[in-house]
Amino acid sequence: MMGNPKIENTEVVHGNPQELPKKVLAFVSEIAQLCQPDKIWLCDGSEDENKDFTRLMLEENLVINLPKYENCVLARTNPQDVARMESKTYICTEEKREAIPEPKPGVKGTLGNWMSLKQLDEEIKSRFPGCMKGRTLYLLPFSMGPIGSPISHVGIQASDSVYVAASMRIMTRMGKNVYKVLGDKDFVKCIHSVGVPLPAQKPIINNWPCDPEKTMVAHKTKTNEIWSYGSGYGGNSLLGKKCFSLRIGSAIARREGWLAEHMLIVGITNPQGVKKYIVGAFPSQCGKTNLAMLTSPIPGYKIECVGDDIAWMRFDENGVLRAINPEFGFFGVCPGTNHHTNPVAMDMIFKNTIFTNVAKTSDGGVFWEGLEKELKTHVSITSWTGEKHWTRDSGKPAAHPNARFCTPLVNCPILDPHWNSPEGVPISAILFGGRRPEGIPLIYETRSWKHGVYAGASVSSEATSAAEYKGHKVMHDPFSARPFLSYNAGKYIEHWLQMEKDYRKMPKIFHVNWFRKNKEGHYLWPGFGENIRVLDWIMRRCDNEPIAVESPIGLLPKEGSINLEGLPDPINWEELFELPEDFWKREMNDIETYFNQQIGDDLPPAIREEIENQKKRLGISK
Ligand code: OXD
Ligand code: MN
Repeated sequence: MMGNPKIENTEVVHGNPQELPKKVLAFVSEIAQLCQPDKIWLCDGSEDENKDFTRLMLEENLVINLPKYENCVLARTNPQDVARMESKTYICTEEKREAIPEPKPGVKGTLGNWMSLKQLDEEIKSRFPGCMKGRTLYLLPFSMGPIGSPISHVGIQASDSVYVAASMRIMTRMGKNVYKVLGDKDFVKCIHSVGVPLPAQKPIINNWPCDPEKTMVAHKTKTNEIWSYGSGYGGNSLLGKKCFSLRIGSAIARREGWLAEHMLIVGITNPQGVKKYIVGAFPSQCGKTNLAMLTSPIPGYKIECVGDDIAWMRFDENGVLRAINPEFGFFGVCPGTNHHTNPVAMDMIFKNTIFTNVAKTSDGGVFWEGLEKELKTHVSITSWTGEKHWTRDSGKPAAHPNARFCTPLVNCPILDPHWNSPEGVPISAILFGGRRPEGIPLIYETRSWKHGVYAGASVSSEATSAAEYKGHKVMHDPFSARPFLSYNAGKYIEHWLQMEKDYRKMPKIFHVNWFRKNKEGHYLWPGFGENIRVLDWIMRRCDNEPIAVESPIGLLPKEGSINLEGLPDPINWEELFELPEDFWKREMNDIETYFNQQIGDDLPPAIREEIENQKKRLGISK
């Protein structure tokens, strides 16, 4: 009797090894030999396979069904595995300086963690041999970006988590058609293990295998490899996202002369029928997803979403910057998402979605902070940690602050018609911004590409629960990419500066801050849908309408040039745009100190010039 085929003596329970390109077969053979899984599942991306994933997740008690919705499940993780582990994320290169700048003596570097290639080999040897024992190795072929687009890249992930396989199917173009475009070419090698071979040595909490003590997310940027161990959570384990599209992606982009950025992509059509695409870089949890699918309260505007997290951008032969969203799904933060903040998301996430770490309602639905007004009165809530009959008095949140929905892009009712175009969409403006309670105006336009790069490099924002931070400390986050940098931050800034060429139509660069507060601690701007008013101003500035006035930090809107008609509450224009002298003294000093301490000699001189010029304009002398 013919049995299943084998790879390295391991039974292949799904798919045909003969269909694999040679290099892929060599890769899976090598990983199977190292990790010793019980079985190998060659993923094909089909609908039937997806049903199998759901069945297996349910059988392993990794998820529960949410009968209130269409094909949705809920995973609750080990409470120690809830966020990206920045402190355990490494860039591995021969020389340390390739990966991170040398901080000033006595200063702790915050622009990434380096590990030598030799050390990585040791770390791999102490983790991966036999790490998939008793488990199935899922081999996931995927394309970041439309399959076959000149901007796209292929990765192959080996993972021992079916939750990861199911999530990667949502987040990437995963399936065996990838092999057709791959042929003999190289691919990004992604190796992921939850780090709990069976039988497990310790109890598995919440049926969520992970090994927080030994978690490591390592990137070999020269050879395009990712080695992730010990975590099953999103950014640590769905390797197409942060690890590939941002860290490996930006290393490739540097070599090839393009940009891989932590940015949303959105198309806006104004009431006159003019459409422009804008990209925006914001740190995690600053409302990127909300902005990417904003609902305008002012009639006549049409918003269309291309992506909410990552943009790959290249200048084309006509000098136009074009962007694709390399992803295929949304991995959005649930708490705070509701019909007021993001009605579009509320329209798309209740079908074919994997929720993680949200609370569950007794009628088979989900709940998180921000949905209070939408909750049916007769239901009871079980919190993400399993606390039954949860109420607000419990003192702990119902959902983890970094709880997520993982939803296919195609669910989005306002998906842009060009979301899948291989050539990408033309970009008119680039936005930077952060969560800044003090001093930073609602919007300013930078004076030039160079000044814009300086503004991007000096972004700061309050800390996020998307990583392992506590509290609301304002942190520097250059280009909102600090957790995703894969080479020396000084060189990253240099790469941005080098994008500017005479024959290129450089997009204008703006800085926005939806989060400024007054002295009483109240937000000065309503945000969410009302941000269309700011986007409208940006679009008009892209056409050089004379609606801006010079200020020391860039161009501010002329008073009254942002449409404020019909806002629910009056706006204090002066407070929104004022540039307090003492704040800006502190800010400039802080930025300069940060660059000196963290980037030192690797800071491009052009950025020093921008600092000096801005200080002069502000009247700050040494
Ligand atoms: C994300 C993040 O998950 O930035 O998008 O943390
Ligand atoms: Mn992000």
